[in-house]
Amino acid sequence: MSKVAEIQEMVAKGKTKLIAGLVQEALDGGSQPKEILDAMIESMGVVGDKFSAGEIFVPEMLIAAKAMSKGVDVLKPLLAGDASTSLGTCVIGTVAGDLHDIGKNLVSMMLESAGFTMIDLGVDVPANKFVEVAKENNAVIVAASGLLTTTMPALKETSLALKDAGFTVIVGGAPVTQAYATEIKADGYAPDAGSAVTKAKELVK
Ligand code: B1M
Repeated sequence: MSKVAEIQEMVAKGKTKLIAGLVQEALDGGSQPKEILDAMIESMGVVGDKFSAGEIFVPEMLIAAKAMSKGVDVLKPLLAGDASTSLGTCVIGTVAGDLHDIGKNLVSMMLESAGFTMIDLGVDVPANKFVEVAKENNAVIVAASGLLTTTMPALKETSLALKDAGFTVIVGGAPVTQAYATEIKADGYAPDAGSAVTKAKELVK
């Protein structure tokens, strides 16, 4: 089994103590950081499918997420670029009622490496908190993540509140689509962390 395949399996099994070492071994063996990251993201898909099928439960999902985060920590310096220009402040968070943060953290990391000064509000962030912090910090853009179909209304509330307050908003997360982003008046939508950077840069030009 290749090292990357082994990482994928160990993330799904939630082997948190092994992941950092395995990721380092894969890098030392010549695997690319992006290849390892994509494998871990795929692994979370498998975990989600097993959860949907009733084969695993919330604690297993949580431990797999922890394992992935350990792997991302090793990749972080390699995935993050070295931005030489400042593009302004971006406030980011996962919307109210939603505790998923791996995707949001990846988006935050990529935006930071592109030159944004990031203020990360974490998870379960109410709409008024996004607005308050964006105002306090003169944010050029606000990024809101939502992973649950049940928190899509919170994403809408957040986007509308930020638009009312005059901010530029970008949204994303697995259940979000361009059509939904348009419906909730967000300025931009991105399906993944890489395209979030392209879209955010385009919006603050
Ligand atoms: Co949850 N969960 N979860 N979960 N969880 C999902 C999302 C689910 C699809 C699993 C499933 O059933 N197949 C499902 C949602 C179903 C739905 O809404 N239709 C689900 C559920 C149901 C739940 C609970 C309700 C379970 C329960 O309690 N019964 C519960 C809700 C808790 C809450 O939030 N209130 C719950 C809890 C959890 C854990 C806490 C255990 C854990 C999260 C831990 C953590 O994040 N620290 C967890 C996990 C790990 C998952 C899965 C397995 C993995 C999520 C993940 O990290 N993916 C997930 C299944 C899946 O995703 N296939 C699932 C990897 C990550 C890199 O991808 O976050 O999609 P993602 O980010 C992507 C893009 O979406 C995009 O970029 C990233 C990639 O580059 N993106 C943006 C994200 N944000 C963006 C913002 C942008 C732009 C792009 O601009 C601002």
